[in-house]
Amino acid sequence: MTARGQVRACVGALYPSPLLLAASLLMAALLMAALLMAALLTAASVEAQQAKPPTKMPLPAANPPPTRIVTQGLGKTMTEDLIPCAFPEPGMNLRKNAVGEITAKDGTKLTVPAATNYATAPKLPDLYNECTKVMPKSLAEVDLNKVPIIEIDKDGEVVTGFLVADNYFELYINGKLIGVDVTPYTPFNSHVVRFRVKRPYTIAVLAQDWEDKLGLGMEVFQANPWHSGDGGFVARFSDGTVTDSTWKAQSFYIAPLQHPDDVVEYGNIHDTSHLGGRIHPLARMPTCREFCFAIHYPIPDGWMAPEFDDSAWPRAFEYLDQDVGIVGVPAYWRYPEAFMGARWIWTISLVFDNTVLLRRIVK
Ligand SMILES: [Ca+2]
Ligand SMILES: [Ca+2]
Repeated sequence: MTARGQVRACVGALYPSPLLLAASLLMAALLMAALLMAALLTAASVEAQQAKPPTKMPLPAANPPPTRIVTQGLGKTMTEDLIPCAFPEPGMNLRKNAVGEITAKDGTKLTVPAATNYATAPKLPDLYNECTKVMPKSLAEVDLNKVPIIEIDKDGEVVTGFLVADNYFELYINGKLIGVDVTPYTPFNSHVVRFRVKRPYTIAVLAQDWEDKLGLGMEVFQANPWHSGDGGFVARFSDGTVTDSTWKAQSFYIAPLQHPDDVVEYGNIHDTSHLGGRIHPLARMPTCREFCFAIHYPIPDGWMAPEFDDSAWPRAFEYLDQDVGIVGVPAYWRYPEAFMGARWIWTISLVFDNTVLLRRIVK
């Protein structure tokens, strides 16, 4: 190669031909496009990975589907006081046991807080009752032999039970109403019961969180006349049966609600847990007062019968004494051995669920 040829070759390397330049630009553009595509794909896959998980596990639809009865506002008082306290004392936690009636949006007439058998049913024997002055200092002072035995089965065994409700309960054994709580509301009281029964047998309980604001599930509490009260039920039986999450529990009256949609039917659970929790300090209280809503569900016929199919009902939820706010209340607190091993039970919400049906088959 001549010297001039060497120079041309060098220049050729430094300044590529127009054809070579176009090819390089095309390659660069293709590379940029590929990088952009890769970036977009990566972003999409990250987004797919970060997609919000479902907030609820899928559950089968309730069967039968729930039938809501919606009410709004206060009911009309029909009975001022089912049982005035015989011995009222200053400082007692005394409330009137009022009953009312409310007409739902669909025209259904409902008794609030619940249609009960209080007027006609036998009242259970007192364990502790300030209004009858039955207030033994300890369980040792209680003569259980004086508690009458209710006969379900002639050849059965005698079972003794201790029961407390916040606030009212009706007790069925094998579908038979054997007695009701003598104090529908307050002061807090407790009962003892004895019955003769053969296994298997079925315990069914209507449990009611009573109320001052009839139809709204609210009460006067300290300075707040629109306080959302709460419920709870605890029982222990001498055959070893105790209230716990093996019981079934379904809610039939839910209030106070800012809006009926606050109750989400989640399978067979009437769910209000998105309102901030199951117990008072966590639950988000509505501000609707006399404009609040309530939801009722029709109580199925024969719900207390042994043959009633409760398989679709949710299991009971367990609560602590502190959750129920019963710490130090003598009707319960004074007799720890009577309730040993039993748990307070209710549905998913102590606050919003007011009428609760409970069932347990003792095998
Ligand atoms: Ca009571
Ligand atoms: Ca209550």
